[in-house]
Amino acid sequence: MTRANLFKQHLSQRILFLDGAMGTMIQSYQLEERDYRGERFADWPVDLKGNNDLLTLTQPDIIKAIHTAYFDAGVDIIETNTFNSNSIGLGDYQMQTLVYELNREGAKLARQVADEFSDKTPDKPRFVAGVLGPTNRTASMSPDVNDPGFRNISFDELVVTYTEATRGLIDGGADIILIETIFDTLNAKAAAFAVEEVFDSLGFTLPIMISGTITDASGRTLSGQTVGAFWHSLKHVQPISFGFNCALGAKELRQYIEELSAIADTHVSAHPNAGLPNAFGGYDESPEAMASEIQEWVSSGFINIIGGCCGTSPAHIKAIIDAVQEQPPRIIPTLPKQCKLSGLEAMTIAEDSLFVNVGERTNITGSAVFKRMIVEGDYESALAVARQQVENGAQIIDINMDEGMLDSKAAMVRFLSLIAAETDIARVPIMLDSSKWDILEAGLKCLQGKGIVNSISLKEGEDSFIRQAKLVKRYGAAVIVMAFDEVGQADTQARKIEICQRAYKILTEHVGFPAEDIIFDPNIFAVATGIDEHNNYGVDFIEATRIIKQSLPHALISGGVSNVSFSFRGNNPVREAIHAVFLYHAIKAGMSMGIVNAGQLAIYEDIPAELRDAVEDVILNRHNEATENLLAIAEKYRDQQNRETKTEDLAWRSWPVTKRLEHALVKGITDFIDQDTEAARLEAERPLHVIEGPLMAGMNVVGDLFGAGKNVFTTSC
Ligand code: THG
Repeated sequence: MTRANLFKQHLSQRILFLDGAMGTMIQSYQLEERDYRGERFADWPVDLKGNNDLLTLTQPDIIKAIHTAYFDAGVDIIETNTFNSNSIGLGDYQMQTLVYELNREGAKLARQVADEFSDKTPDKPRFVAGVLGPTNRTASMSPDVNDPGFRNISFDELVVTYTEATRGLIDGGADIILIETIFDTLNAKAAAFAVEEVFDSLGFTLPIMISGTITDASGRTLSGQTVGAFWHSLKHVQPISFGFNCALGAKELRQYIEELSAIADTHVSAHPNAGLPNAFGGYDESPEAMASEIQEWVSSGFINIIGGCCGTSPAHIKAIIDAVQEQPPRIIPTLPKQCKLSGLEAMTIAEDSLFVNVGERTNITGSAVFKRMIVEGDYESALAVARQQVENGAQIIDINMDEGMLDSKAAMVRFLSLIAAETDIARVPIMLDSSKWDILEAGLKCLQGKGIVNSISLKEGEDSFIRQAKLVKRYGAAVIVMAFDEVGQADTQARKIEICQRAYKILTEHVGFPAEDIIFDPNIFAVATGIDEHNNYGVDFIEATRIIKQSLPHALISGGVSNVSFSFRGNNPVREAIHAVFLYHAIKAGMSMGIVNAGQLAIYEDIPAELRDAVEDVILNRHNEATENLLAIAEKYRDQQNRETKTEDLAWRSWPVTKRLEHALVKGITDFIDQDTEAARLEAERPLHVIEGPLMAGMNVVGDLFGAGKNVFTTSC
């Protein structure tokens, strides 16, 4: 049996124990600059003290002694001393060229010690988890407060260094790859992407463990995700375990482990700190206190793998092992297959979910206003469009930058990077809309959440369809598949069904794409165009939807709803009525989501009976005069209240000025900033008080929302 399989076998039978802190142990040796340097780096041009991973090369006996101490305490798994062994962490010491070597040697050292112990107790095999740390940069957050769209690290750069690191870990003999202390999920997605690419190139896989970090009492990661959103974003990796480590002690971490334990259908791991840091940044929760907390977790059935992070020592780990080793592991729950998406928050589309609105307005090809903003570089206003969609009820926003006169890829990346900094927009999942694969791929590299690719199809044949589908899965997104094949776009019921069934088979059987992440779009075309061939388009979509839904388990159906009413452009009341009637029937047939103008959806029952009947005749193609009849009455309704834009909710303008400033800061609304700041200045004794008072208060709220500025993970614990 391979060690990876042996690991899985033991994991299915008992709780496995992970080691404790490496950094804390290294500190106890009180090493000096020359100890770090050793002979090989005696003349290195920069200071090396603190470069703990380098000790693998210069003080291997110390690292081995630490591994040994944890095995003596009884652990099953030790972590390699490679937390910072990536080009970013090592870059601080001008040691980027050592990435591969440090990972390989780190794994080798751990392997040696693990094998010594395994040989002594063959019934208790010991495992090596090859550690990929988070780096000290964030791919989905800007380090520059003046430019929230700026990034100092890209997905691609992370993939390059994680690829090298993974190769080293595997060549050195790691049994497991552990992606840990994740505070920005996009970094972790890049790590997972790299690991899977390396597995592909080697022709085998190893189990992947994933462990994130909840930064503080906000219950979110540094980059703003909730527990559920974090899980949804990385579920595609099918990790052998998923959990949390660092930042919090066991007491504070408990609720998040409990939450995860209920939603993750994989093993759950935790390696908390020895309490919260004291005034000197040290950790002083006793082994007994920590063990008793963990014992309660285990009794509650939350845990499959347990260890320690900052401040934990072999004594802590031994106390935990003594307390819980006789207890059974958590049982992995069996959960229904559901499309699970995320922005900063989690979203699940269940079988019985209400219809999901995808906001269409952030689309250059679908909105002249939005197009002008982007072409003119007015991203502030473009963000306001996105925000308005969410405020008006869009649960996902569709973003399209396809425009010949523009660098569409750059516009997509810029807009997504800016959105990532707006918590009230970024909380919802993103749908990347483009007819060009390279734009979709550039977008995927900006999403820390689990979004939707809109779209792929069989238009250019199976090879490119399969290649793109595999990549969508690897980037961790759901996908819209258009009913389009080598012959053309499906316009009849039969063709729609045929193409979707073929695509489903390829995706589920060949690509291994989760059925619940497939969203079919059987093409919504305009009706009442005056061309007879178009008269049955509504019926074709609705009936195809019914059969696709019945015959392709777990797949969802979506469509661009506003397309159906194109022939009534300029007459919004009639367009809204058409959308409402269309959706009324399509939803009953199984359509679960649609791209719509959020905030401009009419209710079926509210439509005047005469208009509704005329529209229904058209949508359901009930008789030959349907189009004529609708055209005849349409003019009557044109001048009804134009509901194009729902009036903005300005209730907050009546709040006290400090509250207004806070609201504007949190929401990123700049419209009133001059006037409100001036009002605050007039109320204040001194202008400085405006900054120290309301502006700082507002920034604190923003800071709390993001947990910003707490970038404390530059070294391992
Ligand atoms: N399927 C999938 N994706 C899609 C579509 C689809 N993406 C694009 C489109 N179709 C859905 N989005 C829109 C957006 C706007 C309009 C229609 C569909 C629209 N715009 C008005 C018009 O053109 O008259 C407003 C114009 C303006 O404001 O300037 O109707 O089918 N998968």
